[in-house]
Parts: sequence; structure tokens; C-alpha cells
Amino acid sequence: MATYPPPEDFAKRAHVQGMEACRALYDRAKERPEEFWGELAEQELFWFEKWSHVLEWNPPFAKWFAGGKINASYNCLDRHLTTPRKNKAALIWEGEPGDQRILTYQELYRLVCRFANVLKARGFQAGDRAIIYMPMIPELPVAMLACARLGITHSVVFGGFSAEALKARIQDLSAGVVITADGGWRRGKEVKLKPAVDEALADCPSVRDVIVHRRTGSDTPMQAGRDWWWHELEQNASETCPAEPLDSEHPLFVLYTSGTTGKPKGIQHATGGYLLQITATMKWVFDLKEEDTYWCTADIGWVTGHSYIVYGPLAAGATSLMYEGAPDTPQPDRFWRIIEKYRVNIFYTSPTAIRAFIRQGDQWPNRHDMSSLRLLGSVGEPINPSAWEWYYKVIGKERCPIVDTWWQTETGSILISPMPGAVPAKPGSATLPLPGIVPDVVDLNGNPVGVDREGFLIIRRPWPCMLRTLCGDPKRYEENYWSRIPGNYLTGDAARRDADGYYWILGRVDDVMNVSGHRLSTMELESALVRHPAVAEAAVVGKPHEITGQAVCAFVTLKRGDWNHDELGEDLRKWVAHEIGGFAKPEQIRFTDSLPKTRSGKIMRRLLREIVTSNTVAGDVTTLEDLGVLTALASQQDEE
Ligand code: 7RM
Repeated sequence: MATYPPPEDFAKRAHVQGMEACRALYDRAKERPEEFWGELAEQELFWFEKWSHVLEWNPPFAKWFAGGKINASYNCLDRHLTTPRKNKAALIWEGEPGDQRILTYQELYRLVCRFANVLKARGFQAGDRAIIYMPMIPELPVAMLACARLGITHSVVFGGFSAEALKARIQDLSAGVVITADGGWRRGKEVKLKPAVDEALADCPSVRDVIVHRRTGSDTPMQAGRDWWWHELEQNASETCPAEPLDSEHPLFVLYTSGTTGKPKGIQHATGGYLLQITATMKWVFDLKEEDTYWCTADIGWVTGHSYIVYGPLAAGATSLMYEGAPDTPQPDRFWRIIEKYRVNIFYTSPTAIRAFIRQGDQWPNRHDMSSLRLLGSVGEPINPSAWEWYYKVIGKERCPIVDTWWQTETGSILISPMPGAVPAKPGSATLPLPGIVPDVVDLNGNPVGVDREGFLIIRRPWPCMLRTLCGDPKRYEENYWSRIPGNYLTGDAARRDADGYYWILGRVDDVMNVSGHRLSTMELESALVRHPAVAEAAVVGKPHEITGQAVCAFVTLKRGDWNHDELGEDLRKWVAHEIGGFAKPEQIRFTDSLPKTRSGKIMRRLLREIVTSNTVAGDVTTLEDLGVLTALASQQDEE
């Protein structure tokens, strides 16, 4: 197995140089966690008031830096203004049509203060909840930071989610305000957002105000007394707004993610611990230097964008690049163009994107000067070694270390990843845990499985950036994450640890799928499908996919009737897009007379997974599959 030690010149300049330094950090954090995090919190963050205890741990509920007073917006903005960073670019933004905005820390601060004053004037304050449903434009981080400034807990809903999904999130949070835009640009077309808000709000009595930013300028009906244009409200808003000193445990944001039931989980994060660990990982993992231009290609609607476009980079005083649109618009070299144009130094993307680039051919990156790059990152799914090698050679020109970063919405920050100036990479492995993180690979009884054996990935100790609870459902939080292997955090991933202690993440062990690095729940998809009037039953499985890692494959039985399978298949795909969002559309709908079930009536997804993996049945949406036979066969072997 090839290993890739850090290039010498990279290691010489890195924040953490060499394995010895890396181990020393790790050991200290493991032996004296509170001292370790306490010192770091003093070094890295601004506190209005110091905490009384670093950690209060009443398993599974953690409080980090309790009693400490802090503000995320202050840490991302105000504290940089008295330093040479005041006129440094905080955000470099490029819209899909090619428009560009560069916001210095001072300018971003002014925009955030003005918008915070707008929220204040509309009567919103600490403890309220805001839904943010926006395209990838600078006003999205502005809205987040304005909420954070006042202590309004925000929940960003990915712009690809439908009105139905948006509604469920607004209702779950009883949000008082929705911050949105007329639309955004993707693949040369306008993706409208405001109509989805209007549709969702028919059923959301908690919402008093909708604030709409004008991005595309398209025709946007406004409801008098409820809807307000951002630019109009902002006209007379003052450019200063003090940041509220909030308790370290104050909920900074809630982000919904798919679990194993039909109802998405509201992952709730706190302020102080969250900020600390994402700031630390900017140095440990991304080796951030003052002069770097850093680009994470995620959408801010997912946790990667929260932690590594907005809060992490800005708290660390970085220049964070943000791009609105699709990677292949107008041509497949858009990303490489951006890297060349802005001389990006650190580039963080997903295996799905990398595999799509491989397919498009090396001519696209090869026509650009990307010599500014010094570090590459990957996140969202396991990266296959061949994609890793391509990324290393064709994008990094064999000069740039790659950090394969493992983490989750729940973990808030990267937990397992190489430190690029210290840890030799093995393609396909996320390598070693970061300081303060104590993972293990265990069987169902919590016993370590031993070297090179497959098992459940758990985390044995609390960490500052961990989720605090599931919004409104502490019981589900406890059961879901902490009860199966009591006292330990269950990640839901399978993994293997090799003789060097390197972690190899093998994917989900629950009914959560990973399509293009987006988490989807089989249950959520199935409940959406059975809401369709023609559908009797549905079973959804992930099918291995060359580019997206997995693709959604739905087996469907129909109610009595004379159905045209071609039309209905298309109809069902659209239905899922309406119920959840376009990105969740099944690639395949397979109609069948019956679904294979256990004697107790549980659908045997394992069998369906085998069918879609080995492709024993032609993958054509019009086939009516006879799975009755399988049921007969399988119920004999099934032990339940
Ligand atoms: C950041 C993010 C989390 C799930 C996680 C894994 C998978 C993420 C990697 C990975 C292998 C990686 N949050 N995953 N990173 N698998 N190697 N480097 O993706 O909540 O949306 O998804 O993604 O299965 O449990 S997430």
C-alpha cells in the first residue's frame, strides 16, 4: 500500500510539523483534556467573560465552557477589526453568471450590523429562531452572522429542498422569521426560492416576517404585512450593532439531517465549544496561514458550509471563497478557472465532485495554472484510492498533501483527518483522530474488534464541537447516539483500524444513504413515496453509483388500477422532488407486484440491495419485477 509522507517543504512551514509534534498534541489532549481545551479556548477565542468549568459532563449531555460569555459574530468579525485584518478580504464571492464581490472584514461587519439592526427593529431577539433559505450569495453568511450577533438561533435550509421540507423545518422550530431571496442561479437558469416559501407558509402560523433579498430581480409577489424587501428594511439601519454576550452553551444553530426515521433530526449546536474546535481544525487540518485564499466548495445549506465556509474560516481570520453555481457552468472547468483567477491555495471538495471531474477528462484542469494550490481536502464520503490518486496527480501535481476529513453534521467539526505537515497519507483512509478525539471500532457489545476488523465506529469521549441534543427531542438524542453502546457516541458508520492505527471509513450501517455526499434517509424517501395516491408500498435502497457514490433506487408496489409505468415512474420522481427536493429524486423506480418481506412483515432491504448491486434484473423503470419468488427463498434463510 502506497503511503504519501508530507512533502518536506510543506512540513517545514506547517503549524504542526512531523509525527512527534502531532503525537505530543494528541497525548496532551487525551491525558488532560480540560487543561488542553481550556488553554486553547483562551488563545483562540474572545470571551466577554471567562467560564467556570471547561466541561460539565452528565452523559450524554455536555456543557463546554459553561458560564463563559461569548458571541460567534464578534469572534468572526469585530475582533479582527483592530488588527491588520481589517481590510483583508473576508469573503471572495463569485456568482454563477460571473458577477463578483469582495467583502473585507470591515465591510462584512457593516453588512452584518445593518442586517442585525433590521432583525432587531422587527422585534427579534436572543432565543428566537430564524429559518434561512437562500442561494449561495454573501447575504447568506450575513444573515447567519446577524442572527448569531443577537443570539437568534438560525437554521439554514438548503436551497434545493422543496416547500414541503421547508415547511416541516419551520414548524419543528416554530421559527418567527424566514430570510430568503427571490432566487439564485444554477446551470444558467434561475432557481426560484420565494414561491416555495409562499407555499410552505400556508401552514406556518409562527412566522411573522419574511425578509427577501433581491438576487435575480425576477418577478416576486410580496404579501403585504408579511413580506419585506431586505434592501428597503435596511435603508435606514445603523452600521453598528453591539454583539450580545451569550452563554457559551447558547444554541448557535440547528441543522436538520436525515436519520433512520421519516422525520429529519434537528441537530443542535452550541456556541463556545463549536467555535473553538472549528477554529482549531482550520490550523490543524487546513494548516491555514494569514495569506491563504481558502475555498470550500460545499453549499452552506449543509454542515460543511456552516463550519468550513462561514464560522471556521472567519473565526480564524481567513479569506474564504464562495461560489454560487454549478461546477460545469458554463464549462466543466469552472472550478479550475476560479482557482486560477483568485490564486486559491487551499481547496476542499467532495469525492463525488472529483469523480465527475475525472469523467470529464484531464484537458479541463490542464488548461489552467493552478500552481497556487498547496493543500487539497476531501469530505462527505469515502474517497476511493483511484480518485485520490487522480486528485493528487492531476490537481495537486504531486506537490499538495490531501486531507481526507471524516466528520458529520453531529460532530460539528472534523474529527478524523491527517494533519498535513505530519501524518503520512494512505489513499482511502481518513488516517488518525485529531487531538481530543478518542474513537474506537467495536462490536455490538462495545468490545474493540481488533486490528483490521470491521466494526462500528464510536467516539468514547465528549468533544467541544459535539451536538448538544436533537431539537425538541432529547430522548431521541439519547437513544439514537448514546444508548446502543452505553456511554459512547455511535456514529452510524462502519470502520476498520489498521496496524498503524489508521481509520478506514466503510460507510453507513443504518438506513441512511449518501448520495453525492448528501445524507438521505430510506424512511424519509419511502414515506414521501407512499404519500402518492398510486403507491401502495415503497422500499428504497442505495445503488452503487460511479459518480455520486450511491444513487436512490425505489421499489414500488401500486394500488389497484391501470397504470402507465413510464409515465408513473416520471411522475413519482417529480413527486419526490416536490416532497423532499430535486437532489433526492430516485434514479430508478422499479415496479413490482410484491416486496420481499420477513415473516414478521419487515421489508428485506438487504435483498433489494443485492438486486441493485449485482443488477440481476434489468434496471429499466418499466419492468414489473416478480419479487415474490425472492420472498419465498429469503424467508427460509432469514432468522429475523
Ligand atoms: C461532513 C458531512 C456524514 C456522513 C458520515 C459518513 C460520511 C463524511 C467522510 C465520510 C468517509 C469521509 N456530514 N462521510 N466524511 N465517509 N470518509 N472523509 O458529510 O452529516 O452530511 O454526513 O458522511 O458516512 O457518517 S454529513
